[in-house]
Amino acid sequence: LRDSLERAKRGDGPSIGQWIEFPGYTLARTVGPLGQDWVLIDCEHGNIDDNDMYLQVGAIASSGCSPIVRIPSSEPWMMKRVLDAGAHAIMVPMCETKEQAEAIVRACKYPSNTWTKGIRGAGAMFASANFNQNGREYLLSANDNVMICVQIESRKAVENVEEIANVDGIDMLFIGPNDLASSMGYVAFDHSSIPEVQEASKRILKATLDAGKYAGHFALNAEAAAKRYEQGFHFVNCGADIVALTAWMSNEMSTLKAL
Ligand code: 3PY
Repeated sequence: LRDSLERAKRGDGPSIGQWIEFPGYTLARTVGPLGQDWVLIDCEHGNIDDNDMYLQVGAIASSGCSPIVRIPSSEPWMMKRVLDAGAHAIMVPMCETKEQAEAIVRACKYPSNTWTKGIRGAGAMFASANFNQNGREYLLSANDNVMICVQIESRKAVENVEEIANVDGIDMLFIGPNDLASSMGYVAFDHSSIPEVQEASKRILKATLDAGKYAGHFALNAEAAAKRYEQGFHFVNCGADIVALTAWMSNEMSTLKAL
């Protein structure tokens, strides 16, 4: 994951992902090997429970790309389970203040000399399973390797974005454009044509880059993802399971009906 983000920083192509909201090991096994850098398992809006999250993290990691999990809300116990499952990164929605960002970092870091305020509990079963020395290697490296991404997706978050971006331990800021538009009083899905949302997006991107962090933006197809990459975002999804399935099936059906 980090390599793909560094590639994006160098201008050699975006860190590309897929977004999944359906449950199931089979789905993860199907999407995992398609060639993207990461797959985001959406436990905020998707129909994915804790057990499925565990199955999907393992399936995606073993297919050679990075499993990232978006949790429903900023709860330390949820972060703990996702990290213990072996996610390479965690995405936390609706981060609005520096204090919230600091609390997220504390929950995701094991206590250590560097992260003296870390409170992550040391019981990971699966996260450490593929590491040497009975998981000792994982315990020693997770604080540096597991990435923390917060979503900036409200008017309040935009007001505080410079402070949030500078919180030590936050690796990436990811714009949720639908919620951002919604928090500003617009219809969520109209976000790309609303100047106020696009202005906020520019401010978030600048704050993120100024702080030396990775910038991500939600997208649903290659064209939207490429546009965000050209604007300077490093991390973009180019598809989502629900969109792919419904678009393909309804298109084929309409074609057949029209014959
Ligand atoms: C948003 O667009 O608000 C998101 O969080 C992406 O699903």
